Amino acid sequence: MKCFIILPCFNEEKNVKPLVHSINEVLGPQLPYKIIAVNDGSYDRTCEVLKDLSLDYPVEILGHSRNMGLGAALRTGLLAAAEESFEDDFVVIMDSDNTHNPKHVLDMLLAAENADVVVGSRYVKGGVQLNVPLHRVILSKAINLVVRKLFQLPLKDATSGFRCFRAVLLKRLSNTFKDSVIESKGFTASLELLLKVVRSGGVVVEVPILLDYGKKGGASKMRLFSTIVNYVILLFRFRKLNNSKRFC
Ligand SMILES: Nc1nc2c(ncn2[C@@H]2O[C@H](COP(=O)(O)OP(=O)(O)O)[C@@H](O)[C@H]2O)c(=O)[nH]1
Ligand SMILES: [Mg+2]
Repeated sequence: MKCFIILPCFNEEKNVKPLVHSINEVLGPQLPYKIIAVNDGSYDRTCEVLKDLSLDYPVEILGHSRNMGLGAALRTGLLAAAEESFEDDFVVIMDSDNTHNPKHVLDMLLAAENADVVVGSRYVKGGVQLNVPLHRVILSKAINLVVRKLFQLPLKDATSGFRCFRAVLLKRLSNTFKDSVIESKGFTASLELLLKVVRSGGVVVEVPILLDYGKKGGASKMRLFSTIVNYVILLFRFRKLNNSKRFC
């Protein structure tokens, strides 16, 4: 059993090195792992930092020659992991801004014994978020409330970007949806993927995580206004599909 970690990277020169070190510290002694870093047209030194890291750690670097957005980066990473993994492997996605602690990957792998997807949740008992700007907390809670009401999902943190997938499920999704496994360009990609998993009959559970925004070097890449608009569009789209039961 192997664990693939997908890191979407856009201008993360300050964060990706300490993150890869701590992934290695946590996972290295426990199980075989491989990092798939998707450098999405960064114009800082992210690419050089990743190349240096790949000399010492199992890091594969994929890339886009220009910035295509978080959704495209996740799609590139997930399709590569679906191709490279065996059915009993696991695939984790997490932010590369060093705010997600890799120690939670071990909890996720345990929980994945009884689920297809494990979401690292800030909002279940034991979950914590520190140093997150108030407007981001409000946005995330509001979207989660709407998602729960619209889709009756038994999930508290459907927008968390820290997830673990069973590779067998990912392979099924990638065969079904191919390049359209993620169609969102930006930050709504995580929710889109989760809704597709649920609609395809996947079992999703949550484990508590600590998200520490104080560990982030540099500013958030999220553009607030366009992200809100994209969430509204995504929710309408999926709601319509829900009503017409056209989804596969
Ligand atoms: N590949 C790619 N990754 C992105 C882009 N924008 C953000 N990211 C990555 O997506 C993750 C989430 O962005 P981040 O700034 O941490 O958002 P926040 O933590 O929600 O404020 C990080 O790993 C970023 O490097 C992008 O345009 N392309
Ligand atoms: Mg982040």
